[in-house]
Amino acid sequence: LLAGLPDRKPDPLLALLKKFASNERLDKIDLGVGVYRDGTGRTPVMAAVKSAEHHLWETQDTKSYIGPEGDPSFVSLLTHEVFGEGTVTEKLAGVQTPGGTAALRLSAEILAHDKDRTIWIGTPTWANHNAIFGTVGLSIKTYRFFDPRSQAVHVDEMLSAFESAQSGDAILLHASCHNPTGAAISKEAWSAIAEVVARKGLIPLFDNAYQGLGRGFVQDAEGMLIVLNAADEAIVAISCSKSFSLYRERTGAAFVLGNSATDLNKGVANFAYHARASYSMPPAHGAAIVAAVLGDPGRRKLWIDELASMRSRVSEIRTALADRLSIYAPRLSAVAGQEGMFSLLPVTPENVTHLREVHGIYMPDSGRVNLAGLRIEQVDLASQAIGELL
Ligand code: PLP
Ligand code: TYF
Repeated sequence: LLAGLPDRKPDPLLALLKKFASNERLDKIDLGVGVYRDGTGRTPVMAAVKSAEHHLWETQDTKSYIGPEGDPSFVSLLTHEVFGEGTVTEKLAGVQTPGGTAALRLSAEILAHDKDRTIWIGTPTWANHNAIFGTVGLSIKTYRFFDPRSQAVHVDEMLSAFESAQSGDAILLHASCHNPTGAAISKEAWSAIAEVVARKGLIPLFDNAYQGLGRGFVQDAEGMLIVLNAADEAIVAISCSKSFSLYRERTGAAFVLGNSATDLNKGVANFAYHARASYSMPPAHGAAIVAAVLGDPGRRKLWIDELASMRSRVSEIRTALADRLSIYAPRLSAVAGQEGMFSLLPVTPENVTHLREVHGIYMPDSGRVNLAGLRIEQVDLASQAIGELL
């Protein structure tokens, strides 16, 4: 059995965590895994989350099973928070999942029910996308979305890929704060995507893992809503890992958008079927926290304010880094116009090794940097170390 298994490499981002931890250098800088850090380098539990946990400790009176669909009050509160009160919300139904990853996996499973379906994925993307969609047997086609050398977003190549797709094909879109590039697209580009989605009968699958860390919680859903308003059917995978800083609690949700209550029930029943066949039911704690935050006006306000300060810290680092890096490579002024925690720098794997060994700066070979890994006083030093290689 074991000897015949394929060799599997760890996810380079998760492998980097171990490498970083084993370096004893005091001035080391971790720009690797996509976790928010505050100005002191910590990833604190949000005060709104602590308050919700306190409330749960006081009031929770059972740990009995909930079911494969998870907590309906969590799903309902999250629906209204993420999608607002427009017509899209009325066309959605969802289930709670163990993180955004399981939401993507359930989505992949229902897409893969049609063996002829292809999913179109822009490059580069989050490495786990290829693993998730490949594992369920979907055909994957790629198109170039972003070029780190020029820092240009290729909306034209994306649109022409969608033009060549078949009706019923799925297209994977990052709702905001693109991982790994931070590349943002204009309202006009979202409208052009919406137009081709509607005309060709494509199924958008939104990966929404960073809402609130870009321009604002509401603003970060605007592009997605333009497309969902035009789509006949769609899927949305939501992660609460970053927006509520709940990473290890494995909190997320998967939604289907459809045209009738019968269709939506079928979508949810198929999500639940695939949940039962793998993890059975999602863990309760993270979703109970989110429900206790969103369902209480005081905690919700606290969460909105905390998320705003996380966003403004990332954006301050972004502006400072773009400013300094553009001295070495003027095209990197584009970093300022990107959003979320990531940017993809035009460095080689050799550059990445040099940065790690000489300067104690850690990033994956791809050159993706997590801006939240920098304290403001480290921006000059990091920019100089990186800039000299550009
Ligand atoms: N999608 C993207 C683009 C991500 O970066 C992540 C990050 O972890 C996820 C999905 C999955 O998040 P989760 O930890 O909630 O499974
Ligand atoms: O891209 C990131 O860094 C985050 C965290 O297998 C992550 O999405 C990275 C790899 C992985 C799971 C989560």
